[in-house]
Amino acid sequence: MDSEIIQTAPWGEEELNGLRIRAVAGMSGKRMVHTLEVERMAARLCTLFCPEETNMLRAAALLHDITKEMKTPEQLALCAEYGVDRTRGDELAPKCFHAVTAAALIPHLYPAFAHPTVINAVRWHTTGHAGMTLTEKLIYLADYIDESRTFPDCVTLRTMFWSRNPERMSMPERLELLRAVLITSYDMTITGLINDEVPISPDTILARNELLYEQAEAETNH
Ligand code: DGI
Ligand code: FE
Ligand code: FE
Repeated sequence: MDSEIIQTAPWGEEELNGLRIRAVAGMSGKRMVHTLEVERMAARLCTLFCPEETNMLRAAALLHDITKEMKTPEQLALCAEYGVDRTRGDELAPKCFHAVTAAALIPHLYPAFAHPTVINAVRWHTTGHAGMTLTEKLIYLADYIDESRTFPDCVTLRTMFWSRNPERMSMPERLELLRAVLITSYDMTITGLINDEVPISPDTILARNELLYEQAEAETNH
């Protein structure tokens, strides 16, 4: 990493090494590999978009799925213990619930990493929301396209992003590619959720709408 770049995170390599060991300790092999690959992909994406946020997003990557392997009752118990607001939708869409509980746990279990950039990236990594920040978008994307993912939609999206050679693009071109890739990710996810006949989080829909509005505005300004 470029030593000239001042990291926004108050933690460095040593703290990240400690966090990595702790965060993946109770995970299955598959979840551990995924978590480590999201950290790597998040760092690669930061190099392109915001090198100064690299250590911030490596921490977010390590923490994003810490509650993914808990069953719903266990997650509900965590909500009760830590006073987390939850909605009817959380239980109806259990695959989104882990993002809520992981974000809520960070200040309690990992206070040294309880920075808003980390917490928000973790909170929104599954659904996104309207008006996502760049760092939220990068963790959302890193989670989707990490190199260990073999699901066809993930391979499609990974290829869509890297085959365009974003490292050779200007920043406005990169941001345009990021937006296009995120819209495609939502199209694929929403299609999958409809096929599976499961509820779609309003945040998922609002995130996609916002990206489409931005795309339309960008096209009008061209
Ligand atoms: O935790 P990961 O598997 O690494 O990835 P993730 O947090 O993005 O979760 C992916 C799962 O979440 C996938 O099965 C689709 C599901 N999901 C994403 N958005 C929604 C959703 N499920 C429902 N019911 N509603 C959504 O809006
Ligand atoms: Fe997740
Ligand atoms: Fe994940």
